[in-house]
Amino acid sequence: MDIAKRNPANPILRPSDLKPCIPGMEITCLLNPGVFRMDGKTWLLLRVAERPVQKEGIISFPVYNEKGEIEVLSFDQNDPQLDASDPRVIQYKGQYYLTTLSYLRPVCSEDDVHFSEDPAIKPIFGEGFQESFGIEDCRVATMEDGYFLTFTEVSPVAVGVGLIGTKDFKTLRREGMIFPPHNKDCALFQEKIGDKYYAFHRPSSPELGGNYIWIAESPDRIHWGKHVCIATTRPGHWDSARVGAGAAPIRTSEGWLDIYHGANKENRYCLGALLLDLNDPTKVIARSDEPIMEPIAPYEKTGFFGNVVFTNGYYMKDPDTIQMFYGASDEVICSAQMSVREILNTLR
Ligand code: MAN
Repeated sequence: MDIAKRNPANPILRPSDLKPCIPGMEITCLLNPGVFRMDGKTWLLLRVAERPVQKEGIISFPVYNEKGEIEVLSFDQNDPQLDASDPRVIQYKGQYYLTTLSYLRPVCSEDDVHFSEDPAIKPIFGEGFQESFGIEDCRVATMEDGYFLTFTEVSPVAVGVGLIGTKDFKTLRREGMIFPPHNKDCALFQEKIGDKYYAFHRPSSPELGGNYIWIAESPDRIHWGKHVCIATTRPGHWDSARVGAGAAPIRTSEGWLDIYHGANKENRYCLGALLLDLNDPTKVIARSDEPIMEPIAPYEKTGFFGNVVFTNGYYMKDPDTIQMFYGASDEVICSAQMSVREILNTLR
């Protein structure tokens, strides 16, 4: 049952609402924002994906070269060595590339509907070889000692998870890759349990296993261990092909509640919930049988990559109301509210 209360103003942000940051490019997609509150405002850290305006018969996309400059690579669409069946990723001579370059762009709002940029808070771009295909899908954990950003780092050799710490989004501490390849969908818990930090992450083990949600603990948020798999894909279900955590879990009287995404073989992305033990979050108390949100609105069904609702950010508007932001069809940004009580009721 879909229990999300979509904002009637959806989509609240479209690619045409912003100007590209990279000279000569266009914004192709806005995706999957991280969310935080700062100075009384709601901030989204949008994943912005850019590429050159496409010319007939040619696929071209930007990457960072060794000097950290933007370089455009182009392939003939009819080259037999090219596999361009997925609009997001292409393969050429066995090497894969992304069709767009993503970076993280902050926008803020006082009413959660109208977002604008603040020139003092700059976009965050990939840096160095391990981010040369860009950075994506940031989760922002708001903690006592600052904001902690976990995001996907993409390069020709891997997809892994990077960490940035900041107090004001003006000075960034880049901590490097904290979960090695292949890994993404990392969300830090916003408080310690005992004296340890916790995080969800999503390694992929294609030969034996799959794309499952794991949890790990750390003394410092940089070194992670005691990894435990907490949610696998479920054959025949809406989450049969891949699952990944959303943002930081919400502390409720009944356990840690996390909204996660699951996709089936047809790449239809829905949201469900996981409930974990408050003292030992490696213990799963309950999990959604059916999605709590599905791509049903027109802007969720068609777009750059249709049939996708994907969330990695929210803030609590009141103790029961989750003000959630999400990417729809890998193209536009939307918002919806969900009630903690209602989600817990679906898990009984
Ligand atoms: C998948 C999709 C893309 C993303 C790549 C790399 O193919 O989620 O949107 O760019 O992985 O993370």
